[in-house]
Amino acid sequence: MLDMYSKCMHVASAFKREGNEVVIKGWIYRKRSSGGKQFIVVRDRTGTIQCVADKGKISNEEWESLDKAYVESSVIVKGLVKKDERAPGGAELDINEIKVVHSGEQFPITEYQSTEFLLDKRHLWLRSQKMTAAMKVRSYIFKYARQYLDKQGFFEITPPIITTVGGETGANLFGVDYFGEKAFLTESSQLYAEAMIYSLEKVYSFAPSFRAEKSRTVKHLAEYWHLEPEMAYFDNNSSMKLQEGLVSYMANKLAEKHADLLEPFGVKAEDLLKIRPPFKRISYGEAIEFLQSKGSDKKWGDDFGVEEEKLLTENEDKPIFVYNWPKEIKAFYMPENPDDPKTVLCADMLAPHGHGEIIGGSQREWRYEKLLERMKELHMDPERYSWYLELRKYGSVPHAGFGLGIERVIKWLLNLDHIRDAIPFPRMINRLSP
Ligand code: NSS
Repeated sequence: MLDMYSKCMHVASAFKREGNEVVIKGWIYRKRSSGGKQFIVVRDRTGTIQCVADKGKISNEEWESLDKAYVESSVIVKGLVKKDERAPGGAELDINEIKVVHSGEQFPITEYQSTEFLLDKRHLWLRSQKMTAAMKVRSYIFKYARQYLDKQGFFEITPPIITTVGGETGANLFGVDYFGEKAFLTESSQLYAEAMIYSLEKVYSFAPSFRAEKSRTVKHLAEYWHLEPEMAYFDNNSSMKLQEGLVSYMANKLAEKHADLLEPFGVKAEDLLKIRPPFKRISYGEAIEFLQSKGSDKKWGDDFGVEEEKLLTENEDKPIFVYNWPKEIKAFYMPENPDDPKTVLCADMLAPHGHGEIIGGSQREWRYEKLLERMKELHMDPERYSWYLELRKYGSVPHAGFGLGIERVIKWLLNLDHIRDAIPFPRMINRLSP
């Protein structure tokens, strides 16, 4: 009797055990029968293997339960690994024993289904080969981001998710009723990360950020995972160096260790290996001149949209930095550029081939009076930010930090058409379920 809880082998390892009997646990990926034989392709998280059941070799009971099973029924299979040049992977499993763990019902997803249907059935669609590969890449990106920052001497911190203050424009905050008091879901953990550099010096938070984005674009989520490093005694330049190191590390590790996961997306490992520092740096002023030379009607002071990001990066193979943006279109905490007070000391990293902004970062205003002045200019209520302002009263230091949108990075690295496929359960303006 096949035991559901005893050890078994993964499909990828079974291929290496030719001539041996193995047990695998998985789900039926494909199914057909012909002339006293049933052929099932079984998948687990490592791959798929064809398994052959011979009517004469297994019990009637086993034969019938397999016959009644559906695509996606769960099974435990014991069998002999046999070399077979015609089988995908070069081997197949000759079934000696089989247990259908759960036959279930007909799987609702078949070939050629609409995007909306697949989003409604997201909880099931996650089993598809492409989503499986994307979710593995996501897990590895999380791991390599942490690995890189760990090597650079960072501490990971855990910020609050329910807050009273926004860090950015504040216009896109989701409200929360906090025991009768008005609170918000965080749009950035930056302000809290800034509080922690005074003890830990180099910190990062890796948490969800929430933005009530009204825009229906291919790169906006209402809930996304935000990696936010913050460093004492860093300026905009040293921060950009860290950013290009981090992004290159993630791209290179994926290429070196997981080229197989890039294949379903048509991405070549060799292209990701070319992502190496330094990245091109152009000032906002130079970017405007370049855009105008390409026929754009954007003028100094305008923010960039999809079109501009595309023009700036369509011929690039690596991300680029656009630095020192106009003060009016950037956040209150960014310090004036002493060489050109119309601008602030900041940089956005844009991914190549029009994938858009993946990082927003800056130096932080670390002088109490200057920060207060800027908040008043912007009609912000200093009372609400009193704790944040107070950080500038006791041993304040120059510092810098940035925020990287993990799903934006995955969208770029896997060349996805839409950001929703970089996260298992996307939250967008028109989608809250599953
Ligand atoms: O608004 S940002 O540009 N900057 C901040 O929130 C800073 N407070 C971060 C910091 O310095 N600690 O957002 C940073 C990044 C941006 O470059 C995108 O990659 C990503 O966060 N982002 C998003 N990803 C997905 N969906 C949405 N809606 C989104 N908004 C920003």
